[in-house]
Amino acid sequence: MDRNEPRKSWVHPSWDLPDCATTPEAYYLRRREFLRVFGLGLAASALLPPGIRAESPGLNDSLHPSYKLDGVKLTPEDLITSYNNFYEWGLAKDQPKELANHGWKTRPWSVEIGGLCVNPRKLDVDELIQLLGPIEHRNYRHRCVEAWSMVMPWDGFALAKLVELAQPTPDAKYVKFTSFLDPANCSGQRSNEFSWPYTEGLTMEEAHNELALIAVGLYGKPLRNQNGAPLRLVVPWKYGFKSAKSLAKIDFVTEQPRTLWNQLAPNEYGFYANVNPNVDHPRWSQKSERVIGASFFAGKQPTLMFNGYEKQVAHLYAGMDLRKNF
Ligand SMILES: Nc1nc2c(c(=O)[nH]1)N[C@H]1C(S)=C(S)[C@@H](COP(=O)(O)O)O[C@H]1N2
Ligand SMILES: [Mo]
Repeated sequence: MDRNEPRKSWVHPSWDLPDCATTPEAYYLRRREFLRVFGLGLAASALLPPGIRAESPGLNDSLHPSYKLDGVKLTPEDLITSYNNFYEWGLAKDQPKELANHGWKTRPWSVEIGGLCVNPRKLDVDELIQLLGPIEHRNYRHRCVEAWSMVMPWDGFALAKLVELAQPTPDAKYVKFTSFLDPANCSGQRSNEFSWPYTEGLTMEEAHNELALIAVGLYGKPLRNQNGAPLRLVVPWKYGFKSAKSLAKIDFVTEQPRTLWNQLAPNEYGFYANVNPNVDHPRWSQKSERVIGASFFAGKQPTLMFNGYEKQVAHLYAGMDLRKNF
């Protein structure tokens, strides 16, 4: 959606938590600078489409008081970029920031779109951004299955646009996401016990949902390596592990894809992995969550059904037993 366009009065995009509710003062300024930062900070910037640049001055126009959400604050950038789950770079939260920035190159980067589609192709990530732009800005809740949460300001484009570009054939029922595989440069892929590469999946219907995002930036800057540069999936109504980082391949398939966590512990990490306060993880409750960066007293809050995105996604699971299909 183009933020320079007037809002349609009857529907406010669910993903668009208003900046007024979520944004520390400084971030307003940074957002306005989005393109300048995006543009100057990166060798690849020359390839960014003019549409991205044109969009940035109008960002504050998107604020609308009637969409104010109480009690939602954007997680500070330094926390979002230093408290990470990215097991390719170690199992501790502070390791990815350190280890993913020791010579691991995330540009140039090629992405392969394949499987059951009319337009399979392999292309550079910046070509893809150019094809799918303009970049949208969305503030999303993020809920890890480990019962902590953040609110993150993403920059990216609807996954549906990429699906459109690929034109899946009618027998495509799922989208499979495959992260990078580079054991020569990635210590974790040499030493730890997972079956790399990291894989995830969505149903075709989920992939078409307006909330499903391919993120290429955070806080108005290109994604940091530790957050899944140069592009990653973001599906905010699902536990964080569904949002695969540093994508190398996106395939349209008939069978439900086997995914890394689901294969490893199927009784703990389901394929759907929708955020649900009523379905506990076998080893801990999902009723509440710890807000990263909040004070000790304000730091716990109730988990929301579908992470607060019930209106936008509940219909996808109508009639489904969410305990069975967890
Ligand atoms: N390739 C890959 N993607 C991944 C992970 C991972 O270990 N490897 N961790 C997942 C988990 S558990 C979470 S909570 C989010 C964390 O994203 P963030 O570090 O940007 O907050 O990424 C998800 N995507
Ligand atoms: Mo997670």
